[in-house]
Amino acid sequence: MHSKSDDPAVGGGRPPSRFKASGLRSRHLAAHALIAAWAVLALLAASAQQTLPVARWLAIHLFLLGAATTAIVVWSEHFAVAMLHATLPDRRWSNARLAGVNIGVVGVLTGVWADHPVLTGAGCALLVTAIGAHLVVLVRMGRGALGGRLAPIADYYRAAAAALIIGAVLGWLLATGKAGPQHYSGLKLAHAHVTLLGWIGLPVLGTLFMLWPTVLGVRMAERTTRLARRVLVLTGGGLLTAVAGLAADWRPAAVLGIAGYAVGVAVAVQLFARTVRRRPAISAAAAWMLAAAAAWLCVGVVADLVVLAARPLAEAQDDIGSLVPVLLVGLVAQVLIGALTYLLPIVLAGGPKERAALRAVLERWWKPRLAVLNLGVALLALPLPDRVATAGVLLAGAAGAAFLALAVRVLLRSGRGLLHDADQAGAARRPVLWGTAAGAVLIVLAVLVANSGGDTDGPAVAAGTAGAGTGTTRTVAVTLADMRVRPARIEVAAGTDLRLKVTNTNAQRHDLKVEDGPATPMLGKGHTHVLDVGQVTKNREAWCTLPGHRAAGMTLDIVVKDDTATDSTGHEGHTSAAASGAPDLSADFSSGWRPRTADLAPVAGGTVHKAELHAARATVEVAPGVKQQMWTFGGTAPGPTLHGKVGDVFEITLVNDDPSMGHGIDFHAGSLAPDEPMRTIQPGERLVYRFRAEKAGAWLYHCSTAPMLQHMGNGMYGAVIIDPPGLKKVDHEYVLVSSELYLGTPGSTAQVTKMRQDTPDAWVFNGIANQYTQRPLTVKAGDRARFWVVAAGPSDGIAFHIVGTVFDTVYKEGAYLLEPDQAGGSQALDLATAQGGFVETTFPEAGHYAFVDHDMRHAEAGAHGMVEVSD
Ligand SMILES: [Cu+2]
Repeated sequence: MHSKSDDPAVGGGRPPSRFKASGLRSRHLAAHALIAAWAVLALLAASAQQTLPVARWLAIHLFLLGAATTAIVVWSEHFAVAMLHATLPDRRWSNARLAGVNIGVVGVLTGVWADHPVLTGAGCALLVTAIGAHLVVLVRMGRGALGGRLAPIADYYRAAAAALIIGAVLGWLLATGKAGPQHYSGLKLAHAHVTLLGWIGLPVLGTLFMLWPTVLGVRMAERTTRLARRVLVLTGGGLLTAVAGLAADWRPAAVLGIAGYAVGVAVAVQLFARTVRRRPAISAAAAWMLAAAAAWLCVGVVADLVVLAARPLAEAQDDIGSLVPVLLVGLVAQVLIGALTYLLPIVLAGGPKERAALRAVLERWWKPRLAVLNLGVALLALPLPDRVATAGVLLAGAAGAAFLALAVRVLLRSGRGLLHDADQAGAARRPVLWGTAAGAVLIVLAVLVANSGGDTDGPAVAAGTAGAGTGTTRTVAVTLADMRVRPARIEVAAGTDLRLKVTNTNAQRHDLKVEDGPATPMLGKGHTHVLDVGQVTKNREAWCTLPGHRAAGMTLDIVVKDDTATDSTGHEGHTSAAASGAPDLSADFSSGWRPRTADLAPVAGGTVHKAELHAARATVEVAPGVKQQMWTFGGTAPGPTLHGKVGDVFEITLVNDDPSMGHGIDFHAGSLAPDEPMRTIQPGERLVYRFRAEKAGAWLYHCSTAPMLQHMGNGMYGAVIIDPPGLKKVDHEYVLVSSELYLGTPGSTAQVTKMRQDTPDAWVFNGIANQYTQRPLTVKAGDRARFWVVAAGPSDGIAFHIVGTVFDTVYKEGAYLLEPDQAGGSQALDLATAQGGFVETTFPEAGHYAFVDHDMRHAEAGAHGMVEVSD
């Protein structure tokens, strides 16, 4: 069943008749129509680059993940059969795998486009599954097959499939932001290398061992088999080392690995050079294009090696990113064009005459096309002004489009010929063709929709911003770096004309797009673009549109300060939880949220209490549905309550886990020279703070690092309770630390301004607004309860009152003001900032007893709780 002329290595020869007989011809026709459709879409996306920030990603992935992947899956299977002298795999399964790959790619592209991580994940999973199946088929084909001189080349296809699986998983991590900002650049480099040099580079290299002599029309060199094995060890092993090194941020491994890859390429190219003989090639056009492609692979790998060796990985990213279009067009597009120029006539033609005719069509004007394409790549590769690079893209695009037009003509002609045949393979072909058509239509629609929404340049004023303005114009400097937008929150008065002066200070490229509004172009390092947001009348969000960057945290909230305006227009259901100023206290806490316990734990045994406190950032739900980053002692604000008796020693180890700033600690309950124990320690450092609690009281502890207003205002405080001697046992003992709550990015100008002006977003007990209103403390009628209260501020004191009760015991700042045997009663415990004490009361009957800060501004803005009394 396998005739000698099937082996492409033999070259020339009669057209393999089985293409026609087995329906393979129609299958190849469908597959190539699919490749052409992907390539057309990639060209469309590339032409939209100036107007559409995500278009660059899309153009690259439409071409590599769509066109190149389809070509590699089809051809690697075909060549593996030929080179291993294996039997053909079941066509229906081959079609299913190809359909799986293409549907997976559509899922990935649409998922990233629409910012829909679940769809992206599903697309990646389908792609990995289909490629995994492809790998299994390639491996099983090798067993039981006769094998041949070229059998080692099938290993290139197997290695490539493994590379795509790794690349897809890395890509998924990046696109969904799961990699985290600190690993982003390393993983992105690893992703680009494993897909470009692995999934694309390895099969190209492997195929050239066979295709190059075939196209030239010469016999293959004797040592090809041996060299092919050696080159795979060098390139594949090198790539694996490099990718591991990049992912782990370890540059020496990356440099070593790429050096190995480069040596492998050099060995292969040297073999190809020696294969050239002085006689006309079978297809001079194909030969020249393959040679030029191999030359660009060499250029790309050497440039990559130089960049990796010379620069830290974080800075290398931009340089290597600019290599991608060079490899994309110079290597991948050119190899595709060269290989198809030779191969399409072989697989599509029904006889030698037709084959010659088809080849003549595909080779039309090949010399000017070759020159224009490579001139375009050269302009892209050289460090020339942006306008020249754009000209390069246009030249290369024109050459690519010219070939596509010729290929489509050949495909159509061949398709018509196929219809004339009494075509028994038609049924098998239909699903593939339908899938092709559906995929192409979907993507064209997506491109059109996205382009129509791309009103990105000029002083575009966003929709819905009409209305009387305040007439003020504000310009805010915004920087993009380290996967963050700084500041992350901008507050403006309603009606302000807002301009953002956006600067990228990163080596990595970023942009900034305002919701329903304008976007900057992609900004390289140090580039600035002024974005005219227009009149701001409602809360808006802005983000970097590069895939995965928004998910990794590159977002900016533009918040309208005027509360009445937001309330009256009913915009409180806006997407950004922390955006609308004062939190909605009647809203629900997120599911799974738990109140902080108010119970005071009994004094632990012994007279020395040891504890470790970690200064660390944590994101906490501070009001119903409002999450806020807090600076904490031990992950909660307030930090843990320490409890002891007079004379006890506390040995506290402070550990600074905050990666970006120093912190310290100050315990009011002890007396000592502040110099050493209260010093600021830097990230990663620790100090031991030992004090003896000589006096009873409810004491404050807090961060001792300047500016203390910010450190305390962001949550770095807690309570130390030292029982007075002879303190009686009661039924319930609670601790309530009162404080102000400031929303917004910790340390941002907007937040610090609110702190300075003492205009918090809420007042809270134990760090969370209204938590005990929604989850009341529960006691029984007749129970006696003690409420320890510490006013942590940073600026406001408290007038603590429990509705429906009278206090018979008041202990404030170390002394009893009132005891049960006295005639008088107390209604409020007043504490200035940093003071503490306790009150006691009994709950006479079942009911709901609210406890509040009787400063009603505070009570109504979150300093409110409930004691639910049952019989
Ligand atoms: Cu601090």
